Amino acid sequence: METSTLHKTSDQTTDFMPINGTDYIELYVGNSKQAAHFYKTAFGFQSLAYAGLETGLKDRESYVVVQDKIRLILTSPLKSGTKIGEHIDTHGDGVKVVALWVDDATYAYNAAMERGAKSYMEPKVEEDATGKVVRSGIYTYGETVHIFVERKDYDGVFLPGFKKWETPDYNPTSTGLKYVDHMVGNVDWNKMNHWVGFYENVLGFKNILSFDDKDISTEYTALMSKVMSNGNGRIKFPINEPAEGKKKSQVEEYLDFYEGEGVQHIAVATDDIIQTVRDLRSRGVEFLRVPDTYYEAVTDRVGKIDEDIAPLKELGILVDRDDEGYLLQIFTRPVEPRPTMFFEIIQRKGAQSFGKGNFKALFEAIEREQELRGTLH
Ligand code: TYF
Ligand code: FE
Repeated sequence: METSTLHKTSDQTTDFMPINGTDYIELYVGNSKQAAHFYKTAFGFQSLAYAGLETGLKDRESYVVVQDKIRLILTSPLKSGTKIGEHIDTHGDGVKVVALWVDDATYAYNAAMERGAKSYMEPKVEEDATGKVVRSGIYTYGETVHIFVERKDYDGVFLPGFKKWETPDYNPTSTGLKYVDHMVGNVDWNKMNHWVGFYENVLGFKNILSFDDKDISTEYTALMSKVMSNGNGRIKFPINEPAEGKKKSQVEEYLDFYEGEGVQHIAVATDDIIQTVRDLRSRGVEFLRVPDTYYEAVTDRVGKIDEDIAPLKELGILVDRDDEGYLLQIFTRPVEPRPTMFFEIIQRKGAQSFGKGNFKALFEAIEREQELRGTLH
């Protein structure tokens, strides 16, 4: 059975949860100052905002970095015994908050709560001289949360409580990353459909694409995946669940090392993947590689594309086609000590799918990494 058909969701009339886009992503990390430096130096983010001792906080410090529409908050505790510290102790560095930009954060919270969400933060108004922001939050898988951000009456640098973070002596250039294309969650065995139901019922998302373990399996490992999209398609959340294979799948490895469900990868879009990947590599970002033989078959599989194959092969960039166009994508190695979260760089040229034609080569590349780590058994 063909399971991976793309179903368009454009029915705005039934969208009870309008979302404008991803507002920010907050990571809880061991050393926010050094993490911010890493995202600037290696990924080409710029300094944006700071909150910590200098703004009156006593228990934590946050640095905000920005690249086009992508904003990351890097947060660390300033003392022992905090919720943030506990999160880091359990999960290592990882994503705590996927913030969603809405017009009315009180309405969004109430609509989600009525439909069965678990509360993380009741609607809260924060103000400074430039205006006000309303935020509210609900839990999703694991300890991960969604915060609704209403900023239509705000004109400040990031959020009230933050001050501009100025680093006149060090502002590395952008690597061409533009916006968050999708963010993937890894969930427990037999829990994919539970979380699909959560996004459908609580947030009004639709399941636009499904991959079963036959679509996504190699000789050794398997997983299942369903892609959830909000009404206007600006938010896409694939959800992965491990599946039985001869050996431990990457999703299981993630669940073991993250010690629970969480964000597996953040896919960021570029308009020029060859330039972006060249730049990222020169700054020390490490990518997974498929065998060179991948490129012998690529033209037969995807047909004619605008790019030369030589630089794609040199950089290890993958290509896939669907009935709307094609896409180019590549995956980093995990960006923290535990083999948990990583980034995907993606350039879409019409295709709105996720690279099904690359799954086998990609998952075999991940297995080779698992083999090196001694976690493929
Ligand atoms: O987001 C996606 O679906 C693609 C493919 O563990 C993918 O990027 C799926 C699962 C996975 C790694 C990549
Ligand atoms: Fe992806």
